Amino acid sequence: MSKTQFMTLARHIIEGEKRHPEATGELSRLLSDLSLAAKVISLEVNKAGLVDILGYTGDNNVHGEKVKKLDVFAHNILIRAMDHGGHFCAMVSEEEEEIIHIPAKHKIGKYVLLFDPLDGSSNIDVNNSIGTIFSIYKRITPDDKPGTHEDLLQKGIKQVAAGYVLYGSSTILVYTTGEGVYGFTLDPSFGEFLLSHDDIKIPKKSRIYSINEGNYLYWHSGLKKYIKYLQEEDEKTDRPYSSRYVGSMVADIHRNLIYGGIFMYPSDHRHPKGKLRLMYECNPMSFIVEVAGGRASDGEQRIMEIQPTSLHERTPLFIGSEEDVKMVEQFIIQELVK
Ligand code: P6P
Repeated sequence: MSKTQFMTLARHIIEGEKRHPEATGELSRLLSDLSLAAKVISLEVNKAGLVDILGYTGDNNVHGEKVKKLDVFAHNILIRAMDHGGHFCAMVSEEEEEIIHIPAKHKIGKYVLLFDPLDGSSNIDVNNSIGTIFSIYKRITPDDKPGTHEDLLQKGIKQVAAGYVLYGSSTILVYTTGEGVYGFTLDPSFGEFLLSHDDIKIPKKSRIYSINEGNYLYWHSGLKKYIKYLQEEDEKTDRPYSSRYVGSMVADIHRNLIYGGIFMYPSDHRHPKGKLRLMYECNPMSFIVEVAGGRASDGEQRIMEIQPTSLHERTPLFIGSEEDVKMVEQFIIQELVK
């Protein structure tokens, strides 16, 4: 990674605006507001072990999963940070079944925000990395009215911005608006995100694969054959690959984005649509990885071409280094055509 000059996130966004005179600065302001929420969540995540914020609230989220207090905290912080800036006409969170509307007292904006406030939350209590994921679209229904499902259920190719915040050994915010992928590491001493990863490009081929092998019995045959292929010894094709799996999507995909690698959460005999959510997990991560030169599909079609039909729908996901994703698609399709 090239040595970067002292560039804050705010300044980087403004520099980006200068390249687009038609830009209104709206997207820049909302990205800055998002980074403020990220700083607050990061502070709480980093001291979670010290205050009584660990453990379950005893409530369940919309998917019947036990909600940890930090999930709820992150959800609330993002709503409070983003609902009054005049940027959005609607929001969607993994933690809420329905559309989150902008309070009547606030100005309605021209974007929609979909987010997973704290992905990988089962890792909170064991100090593994967790993350926030966000996806932004321009509304398509007339301005100044509350946003609708039509504004939210757009294909991933329509995203205007996407990003994630990884709360790990350090806190890094990675985002794209379609031209380059940029990483900013939080300097907690003065609370600024500084450019640390300038124009990230994912290696075209890797030696790392990430998947929960505990589900092997339930995988479809094409995937079983692919994983066995990766485990064979062949120097010419850098096999066997190494297996790396944190169980936190943001951590796994971020590592693969920097080092190269393929992350897989497939459909299987128990989960026909896989586990991960299309709108606020797979689409934003796919936007980032594709802009960085990688590939993201459901095994047959590009993730960002999927026409969504519901806010919380799931999709199988194969994402990462382009050649590796193409390879697994071949194994899957070969089995389908048999
Ligand atoms: P499994 C975390 O709960 C999550 O949603 C993703 O962050 C992660 O990639 C996946 O689930 C892990 O699921 O079934 O392997 O534990």
